[in-house]
Amino acid sequence: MPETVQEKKKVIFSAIQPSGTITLGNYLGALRNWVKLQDDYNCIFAVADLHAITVRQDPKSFRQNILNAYALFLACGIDPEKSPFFIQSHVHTHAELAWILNCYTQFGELSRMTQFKDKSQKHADNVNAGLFTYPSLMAADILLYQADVVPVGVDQKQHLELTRNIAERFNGIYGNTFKIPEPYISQVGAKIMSLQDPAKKMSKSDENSNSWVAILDKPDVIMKKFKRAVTDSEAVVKVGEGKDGINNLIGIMSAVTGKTADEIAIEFEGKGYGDFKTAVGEAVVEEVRPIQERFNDYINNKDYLVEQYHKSAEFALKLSQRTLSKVMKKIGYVIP
Ligand code: ATP
Ligand code: LTN
Repeated sequence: MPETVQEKKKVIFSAIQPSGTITLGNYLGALRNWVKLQDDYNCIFAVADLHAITVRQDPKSFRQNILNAYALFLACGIDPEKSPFFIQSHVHTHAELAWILNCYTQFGELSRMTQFKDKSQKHADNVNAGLFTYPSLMAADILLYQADVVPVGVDQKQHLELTRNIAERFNGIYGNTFKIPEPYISQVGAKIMSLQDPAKKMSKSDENSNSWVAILDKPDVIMKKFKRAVTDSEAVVKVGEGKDGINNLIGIMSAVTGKTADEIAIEFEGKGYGDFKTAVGEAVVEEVRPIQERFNDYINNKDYLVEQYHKSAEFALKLSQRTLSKVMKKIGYVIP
């Protein structure tokens, strides 16, 4: 390609649910990567509040969680001037396209989703239709913006595969309508494990609050959680088989400081797990300290938040309406 012709930047879309606290796993596995991608791609991000009501939410804390998530993302470095960042329920095209895509998604496909199986076990008293059709809404989120790339954690890969299948099916019937998106799974921090049961991923819905670290946890709480982290009896700080707890702590240390696992092993040679856990805790505290400070500024500046999410929603509506209109025309709807 001649040097004068600039390659058009690819489009990235991603979203995160505002259900409860944002954990270190969410930050290292998702958020931090989004921040890094902002310069190289045309990024569009959202707080997926429509998805969040697939499990019951208490209205007061739900509203606060949505705003907290928004402010926290800005604090982590999402810049809405560069990357539109909106609240999903503010952009009505998402629910509309989700309904349409539901009619191009098979019952059998949705039944195979492992997240649906897991969550219907966890919330056995509320296995609602929204929980089942969650992936069609996620497909709508992505396809509305003709996204090329979707950064997600490993756990969302199956939903992305389904999105691709739905898009291909629709394109097969009506001709080229949707871009087929690719997953982007960053290796660093791809899966942070629970501090209490390192065979399980760190998850904000884990009832044992010692198993996760929230980005907004106070320093003494973070230190306490790391000191209580489950390890093994070998007392050697080195990646190894059967050492899930230590492997996870080394992974966190490495993701936070940029040091390799080998460098960490050398640094802590001859030292006990107590020293190492303290060091990991301190490194995490230092990583989140500036984020917490910025979060406090943003959350106390409601006008700024409102201005940003309005502007981003306006932009997202305009862009997504183009895709929705195209879809409706192809299906044969009478355009108003
Ligand atoms: P829940 O407990 O409600 O399932 P969660 O903490 O697992 O929530 P999600 O809202 O499902 O988080 O995920 C938000 C994003 O964070 C996704 O891209 C997901 O892949 C990523 N993510 C979640 N947990 C981890 C983890 N432990 N390690 C790395 N990435 C994670
Ligand atoms: N299902 C995702 C959140 C999500 C999302 C999306 C991610 C909703 N819509 C579109 C990527 C693209 C989750 O629970 N992590």
